[in-house]
Amino acid sequence: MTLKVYGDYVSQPTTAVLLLCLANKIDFELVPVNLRTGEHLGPEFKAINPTGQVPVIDDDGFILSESTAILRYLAVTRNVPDHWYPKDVKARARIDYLLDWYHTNLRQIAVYVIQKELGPTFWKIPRPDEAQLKPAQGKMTASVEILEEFLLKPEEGPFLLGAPQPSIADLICSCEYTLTRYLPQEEQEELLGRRPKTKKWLKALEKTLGRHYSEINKTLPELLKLVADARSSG
Ligand SMILES: N[C@@H](CCC(=O)N[C@@H](CS)C(=O)NCC(=O)O)C(=O)O
Repeated sequence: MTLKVYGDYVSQPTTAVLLLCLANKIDFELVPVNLRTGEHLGPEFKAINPTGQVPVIDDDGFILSESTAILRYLAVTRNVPDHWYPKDVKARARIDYLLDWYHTNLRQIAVYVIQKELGPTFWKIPRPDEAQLKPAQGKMTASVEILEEFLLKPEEGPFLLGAPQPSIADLICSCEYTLTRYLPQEEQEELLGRRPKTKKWLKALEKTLGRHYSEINKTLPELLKLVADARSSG
């Protein structure tokens, strides 16, 4: 049976799973769960994942949620090339470290962008003021700084931790950065303009996986417009 991926293109963890599938020709069917209409909170989806979150996979009756667990599961069961999730114990531990770090640190990009832009646009959550945004903004900035200063080693290789080829950690971390595109232009400049290593890393991924990024981001222009319109109408 074809692998089912329950998700929404607006969800960065979903797009990371789709990227791994596309990059490795893993057959899948995307089962859309519309986060903007609250489909994820209905009984039908909650029967699949009680937390009401995407992504979730159904692999011939085996149901699994949590994007980083899914990425690991697919890498191992589909026997994808080793660089995605190396078999060597220490090399694999370094990828696990990045995946754990992502969840407790870089995921702050989503927290900030949802509070500032996606919440007010899609779920009519009142627009927060600067003081309310400060904690999430501080945590996000600290995380992007760690990635720039410590997790990229371009003198060794273009991908995370200086790897010569991308891993599943590159996929999920880079998808998180896509969210910064919802921010006003000056904030995007502030975040990436002064982080040349991060910019170079994202370019290297785009070069390697360009057409797959285009596929997972196909609804992005429309979503960016909705967010920009909502911002300008206050
Ligand atoms: N830890 C989960 C987080 C997934 C997550 O945050 N999903 C969001 C979309 S990006 C979601 O489904 N949100 C709906 C909700 O929390 O109500 C994972 O990595 O899969």
